[in-house]
Amino acid sequence: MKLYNFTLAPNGRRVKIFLKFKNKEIPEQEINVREGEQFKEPFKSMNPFNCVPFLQLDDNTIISESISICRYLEEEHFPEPTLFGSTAKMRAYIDMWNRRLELDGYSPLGNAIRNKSSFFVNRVLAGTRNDIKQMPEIVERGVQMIELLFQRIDHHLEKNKFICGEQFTIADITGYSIFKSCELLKFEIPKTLSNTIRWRDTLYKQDCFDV
Ligand SMILES: N[C@@H](CCC(=O)N[C@@H](CS)C(=O)NCC(=O)O)C(=O)O
Repeated sequence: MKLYNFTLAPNGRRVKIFLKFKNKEIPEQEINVREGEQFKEPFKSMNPFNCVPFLQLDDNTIISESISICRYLEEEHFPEPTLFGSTAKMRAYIDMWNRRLELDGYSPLGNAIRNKSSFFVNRVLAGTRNDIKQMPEIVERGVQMIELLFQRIDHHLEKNKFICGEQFTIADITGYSIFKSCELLKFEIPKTLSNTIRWRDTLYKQDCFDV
């Protein structure tokens, strides 16, 4: 198998963090998505969504989506230590938190960044080059959504070291990506949300994020 990735891609980093946590390496090939290499062959036929990361299996199956790649790698190759949970209850609980964080935090923030920064003019949607306009309302909505998410999770974090409890999970990798997106947007977590700030500081100390 081979991982197609780009060093500076935040979603690619999620797979790299996963591998670092597992202390594993797999064959990789860099695709420079800033230069548009993903729109050229053979890559555009391999992944019609024109994004990284994606994983090519030995039977040529392509798995894109960073979390799906990590799930496959854990189940098929690197089961321990688990990041997705080892019981039905924990798998569902971790999946729930990861989806909440992605849908209510990471995705809206990603959209906000792509609608704000001049760097993303003509590439507002990942994997496209076109004249879809940047919309300030999407930036505003992203900030509203992250404020609401942080308010909702702060109380939960009072009694939980990580988002799913004592165990570091794939949902914490998504959480870390949320905090890095906040930095890019220059969004400051309100000081009243001390448990959320403590979670961020705990995550920032984990070795696996040094990739
Ligand atoms: N939901 C996908 C998102 C993939 C994605 O947005 N990848 C970005 C890099 S972080 C990309 O390849 N962008 C290419 C482009 O904007 O043209 C995942 O989690 O892997």
